[in-house]
Amino acid sequence: MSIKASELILNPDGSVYHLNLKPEHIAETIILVGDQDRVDKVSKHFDAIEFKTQKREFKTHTGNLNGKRISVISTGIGPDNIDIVLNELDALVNIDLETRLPKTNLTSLNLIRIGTSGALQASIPVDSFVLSSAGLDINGMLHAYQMENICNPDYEAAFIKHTYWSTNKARPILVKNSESLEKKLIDDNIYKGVTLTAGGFYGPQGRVLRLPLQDPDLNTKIDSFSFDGYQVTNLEMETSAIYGLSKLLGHHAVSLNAIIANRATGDFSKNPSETIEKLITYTLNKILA
Ligand code: R1P
Repeated sequence: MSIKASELILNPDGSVYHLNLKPEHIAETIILVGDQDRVDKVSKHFDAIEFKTQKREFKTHTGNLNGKRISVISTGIGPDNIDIVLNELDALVNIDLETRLPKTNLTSLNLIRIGTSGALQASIPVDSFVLSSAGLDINGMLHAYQMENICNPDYEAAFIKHTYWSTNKARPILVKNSESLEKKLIDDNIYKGVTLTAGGFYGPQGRVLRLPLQDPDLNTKIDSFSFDGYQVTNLEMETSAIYGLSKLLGHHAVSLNAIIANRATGDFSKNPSETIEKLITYTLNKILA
């Protein structure tokens, strides 16, 4: 049965609804960034840019670097946007947009996030990089899908017990990265850990401005939690959603974050742009290696 127009929405030119892209516009290696201004910071390294578009916060540049075709796409902020980006990217490669039928031969994209994040432990300083071995989802978006085969119930149960996780909140889900992409992107001088993905920047990540928190001790409890060698190292808003949907849809994903804040020491990077630029260069060199 073909997918209805209300479910897979296409623009008048045939491009997918939010990303404004047609299948020929994207490479199989895609860098995902949060900030749309970061797209230019990546694509300025390309030898040539063949395609550019933007709709809302979703900006895409596709080009070549040393003979490799790469796309860079901004996702904006948060797991809700990742639901849009991952489903529409998958539709571009794995659904025939003319017949509106899923393809028989599926394509696996390589999805690499270059993000920014706050570290939990004082031992992970600002301006360092963290590669996420897994994403710990606490925002709940993934619960809309059948997650049974890709979650890690033992880890999740231990986390729930350790933190006295409120039953009023979404059940945490741990999703691992693509081992093959991790091997390609890892290096001795970057940190590895579990990245907690929240559905907000303030309360959901334990920041207090004027509103009291449901659990003011949550970050301290998360900081002291470790299970099966997996320690939660940093907080941001996209990684677990990228990992979860990639695993469900059959894509490879890895997330790299520049640590621009340290929640234990209260430090913030003195030059976040320079740190992000270094992570971009690091990532492009690893992709090409
Ligand atoms: C919050 O300021 C945003 O920054 C982080 C968070 O995950 C959130 O998206 O990542 P990006 O810099 O990649 O957007």
